[in-house]
Amino acid sequence: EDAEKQAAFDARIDAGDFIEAKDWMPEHYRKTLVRQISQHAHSEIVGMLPEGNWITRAPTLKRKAILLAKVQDEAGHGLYLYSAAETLGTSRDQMVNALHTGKAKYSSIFNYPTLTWADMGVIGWLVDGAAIMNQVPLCRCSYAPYARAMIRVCREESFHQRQGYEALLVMMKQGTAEQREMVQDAVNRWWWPSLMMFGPADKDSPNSEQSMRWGIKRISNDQLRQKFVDATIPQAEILGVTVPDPDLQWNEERGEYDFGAIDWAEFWRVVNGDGPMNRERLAARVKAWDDGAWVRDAALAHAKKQATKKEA
Ligand code: FAQ
Repeated sequence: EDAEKQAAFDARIDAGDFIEAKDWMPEHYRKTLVRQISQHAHSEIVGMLPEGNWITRAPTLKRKAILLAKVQDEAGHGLYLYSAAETLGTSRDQMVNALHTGKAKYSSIFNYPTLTWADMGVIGWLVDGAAIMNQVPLCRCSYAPYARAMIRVCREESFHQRQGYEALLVMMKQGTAEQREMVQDAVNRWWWPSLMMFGPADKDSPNSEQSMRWGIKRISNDQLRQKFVDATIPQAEILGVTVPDPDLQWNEERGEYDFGAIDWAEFWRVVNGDGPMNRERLAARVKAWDDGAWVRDAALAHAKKQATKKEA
């Protein structure tokens, strides 16, 4: 019977159909989605920390309002994605526990420190830019609840990218020499970590082949990274900044940029918990969870009281 269900599932995937929460699906497909969606949710939640760090220090009321809205959007994306993962039969408690015990990953990018105000612009431009490149194809992911979530998330991400680029444009075109240097320094620090967001090279990506076959991933890690470089370099030229890669060069024949080798040892070090901010990020999340225990307890007590009132 399972073989029959499996064959029907495969046929739907091959036909480009979307799978809904109540449809039959192979266990491995379910597990892969829980892994990816929950890690995506964790990334949004941990991703609030580097920028949250600058809300009180934004240079103007306008910048503060924008940054506050952006960080709130990230919270929304995280909660929305946890809900999408819950449709697959996992619980919020299980997912949060996996993050807090170091069993679940979150994006390597959020383990770097935000040293200056220019980092806020560069995160919007490069980090949200990379996130959009990766997430637009996920709007066509074969698992429909995730695909639907991605459509809304991508709309907000494009506002995030634009606000970052605009903040940098102001610093580069109207700012002082010191501000321009600050932007260049931030680009130097965030460029390579942004390229790492797309994950290991295709040949070293254990999950890619199966996820591509299932239509979870539609474009490979390396292809997305290339598209990101090609889209971003012209923007850097308009800004008037350079990227810290001596091997970057337009390849006329391929119609794409060639770029230098990524430091994969650094990538795996950060992914495996030993980046500049890993311990601090995780500790901040665990503390927030512990500090919020009374709210969860109070909400539960209230719900119980309401339930007994109805019975009476
Ligand atoms: N960091 O076999 P693959 C955002 C792990 S954007 C850490 O290629 P897969 C918005 C990977 O999980 C950032 N770990 O894996 C925002 C796997 O380990 P596992 C979040 C990484 O899943 C902006 C192992 O390496 N976006 O939050 C990374 O097929 C600004 C082998 O890799 C998403 O999560 C990495 N960079 O492809 C918020 C998008 N790369 O799980 C605030 C959805 C790989 O087997 C401010 N996710 N690993 O233990 C995806 O598209 C995919 O999961 C990939 C990885 C492409 C990230």
